Amino acid sequence: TLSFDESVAALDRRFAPTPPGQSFPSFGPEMAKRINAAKIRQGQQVYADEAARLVAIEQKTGVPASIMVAIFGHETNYGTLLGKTDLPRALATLAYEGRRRDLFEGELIAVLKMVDLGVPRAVLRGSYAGAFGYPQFLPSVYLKLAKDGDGDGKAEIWSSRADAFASIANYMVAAGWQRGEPWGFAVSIPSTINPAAIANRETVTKCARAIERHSEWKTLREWKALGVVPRGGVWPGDDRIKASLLITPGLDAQGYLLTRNYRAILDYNCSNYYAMSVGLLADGVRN
Ligand SMILES: [Ca+2]
Repeated sequence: TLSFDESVAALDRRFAPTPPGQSFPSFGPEMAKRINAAKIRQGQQVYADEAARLVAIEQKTGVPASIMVAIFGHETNYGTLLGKTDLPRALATLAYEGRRRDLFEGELIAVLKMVDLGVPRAVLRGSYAGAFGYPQFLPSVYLKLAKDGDGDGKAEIWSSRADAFASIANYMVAAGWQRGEPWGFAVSIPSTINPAAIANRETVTKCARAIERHSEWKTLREWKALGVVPRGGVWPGDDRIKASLLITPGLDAQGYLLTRNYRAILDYNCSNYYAMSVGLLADGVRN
């Protein structure tokens, strides 16, 4: 049976979006909250434990193992924080009362389809807003993109790391991940660059509040000609790769050049803090 969950409704009200036009605070405190040495070490351990499976998925999809591990790390602290809210009840509550009733009506129907497909109700537990399992998918995303990674024919993203990694990679491919391109890299920016002259003029319909902070797209060759220099001194191989510039106050680099793969991470979760922390954790896990 389903009944109204007042705690879910209260959380939904508390996380109402902030009004537009607020200034962009420093990245420093947010990154310090999200990444530390222990989190990187744990990620390296997960990478080592699951290396064979991760490499196989990477070869098939082009999504780096380190990116899969970093998303697993950020979403559920490597599978240790899954959320305990009963999903059908939470989604029924949000479909009945809330800021985004249309969205949650669809998610309620999707979670009922999962039950219909034989997913036991006992595993349908997650965040108050309906995200569940190691990758914190919404039920509609699960139905569309979840994959079996360990060969038993079932996509059990709440108990199988292999299934979670295969599903995360499948999500990234669907979001436009480009094999062989980095997510982004740290750069120094010459004082001759005028931010207003390289402002982003594209019409963004999705994830606008994060993307409006990025510059326009230019090829790496064009950035090079403008005097931008990678912090490590080395440009990634192909100088036709397109990237946009994000200025990152509070980080040790002045800015980052971000590729289409960064946009795929933003598709997973529309926040520059989120996407930067996935990229930086992935770099830490790989090194
Ligand atoms: Ca499986």
